[in-house]
Amino acid sequence: MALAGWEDYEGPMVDEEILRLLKDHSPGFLSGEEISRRLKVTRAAIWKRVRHLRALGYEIEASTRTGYRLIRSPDLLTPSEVRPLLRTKWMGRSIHHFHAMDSTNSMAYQLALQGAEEGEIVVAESQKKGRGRLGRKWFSPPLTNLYLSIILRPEIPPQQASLMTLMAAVATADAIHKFSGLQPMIKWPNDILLKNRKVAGLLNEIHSEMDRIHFVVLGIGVNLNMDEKMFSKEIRSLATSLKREMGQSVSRKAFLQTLLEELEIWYETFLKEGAPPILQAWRDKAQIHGRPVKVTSFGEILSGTAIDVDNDGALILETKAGERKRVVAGDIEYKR
Ligand code: BTX
Repeated sequence: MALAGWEDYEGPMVDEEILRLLKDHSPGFLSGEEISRRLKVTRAAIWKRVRHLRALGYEIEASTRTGYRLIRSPDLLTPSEVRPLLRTKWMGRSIHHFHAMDSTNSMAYQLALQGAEEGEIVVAESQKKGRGRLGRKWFSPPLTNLYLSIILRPEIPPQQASLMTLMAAVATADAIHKFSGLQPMIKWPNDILLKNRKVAGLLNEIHSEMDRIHFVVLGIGVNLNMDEKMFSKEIRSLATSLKREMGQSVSRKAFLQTLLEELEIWYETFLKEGAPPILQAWRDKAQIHGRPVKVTSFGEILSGTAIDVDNDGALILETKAGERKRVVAGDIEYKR
C-alpha cells in the first residue's frame, strides 16, 4: 500500500497515471477498485486525486456503481495532455511540467547541469519570475500563454551559440505561421512580431567552456490567449497575442505541439547543413536589409542602416559615415 505522505511528492505522478487509465477507457467507466489495484493506492486516495483533478478543470464523472469516467480535459500542458499530440521524433518526449514556478529557463538550466538529455523540455502554466534579456522581466500570467524551455546539446563552438537564437526565432515564426496563417516578422535579435507588436520572445542561455558548449537552454515565451486588458500599461501598445490577432482563443497544447515540431525540423537542419539555411530563412522573415535603425548595445547608441546578420548572428550596421559596425548584442528600433 502507499507510503505515508506519498501524496506530497507523488500526487502529480498519480494524477498522470489516473488520467492515462481514464483516457485509455474513454468514453467508458473504470472502477475505483481497478484503478486502486493498478496504481497500488487506496480508493480514498484516488477519490482525493480525482477531486484535485476536477479543481484543475478536468470533468470527471464519478458513480459509486461504475467508477470514474473522463468527460473533458482542460487546456493544460501536462505530459498526459501534450504527449498524445506530439509528432516529434525526440524533442519534447520528456516533459517536466509545473503549475507555477520562477522561470522555466532557470529550472531547465539546473536540470541540464544535473545531466538532463537533449530534447527534454520544461513547461509551466505560469512563471513568478519569467525572465527577459538583460535582467528584464517577461510577463507570465497563469493558464493563458506558453512558457517553454528546451535543453539542447549541440556540438558547436560557443561563438556559434547565437545561431541557436536565430534558429529558434525561425522555428517559432514558422510555428506561428503554420498554426494561425498569420505572417510573423522577426526583429533582431530575438523578437517575433505580429503587426509590429511582440507576440513572442526568446531567451537563450548557454553553459560552455572556451571551445565547447555543454548545453543550450532555449527559452521561448509566446503570448497565446492573453487579452489586451491583461497586459500592463507599459507594454499594452507594444505587445499582442495570437488570440488578439486571430480573434479567437487558441489551444495551448496544440500550439506547443506545432512549435516542438518546427524546432525539431530546424534544429536537425542546422546540425546537418550548418548556418546557411538558418540565415536564409531568418533573412526572409526579418527583412532587415536597408532599414534605418537605432541600436542600443552595452549602453552605446548607434544609428545607421541595417545591412545583414553575419554567420555568428551579429548585426551588421552601416553608420552615416559609411563605416561598417558589427553588433553582437543589443536592441534595435526601426526608424521611419
Ligand atoms: P526581452 O528582454 O527582449 O523582452 C523583455 C521586454 O519585453 C520587457 O522589458 C517588456 O517591455 C516586454 N514584455 C514583457 N513581457 C512581455 C510579454 N508577455 N509579451 C510581450 N512583451 C513583453 C524577451 O526578452 C525574452 C523572453 C523570454 C521568455 C521565456 S518564457 C520561458 C523562458 N523562461 C524564462 O524565464 N524566460 C523564457
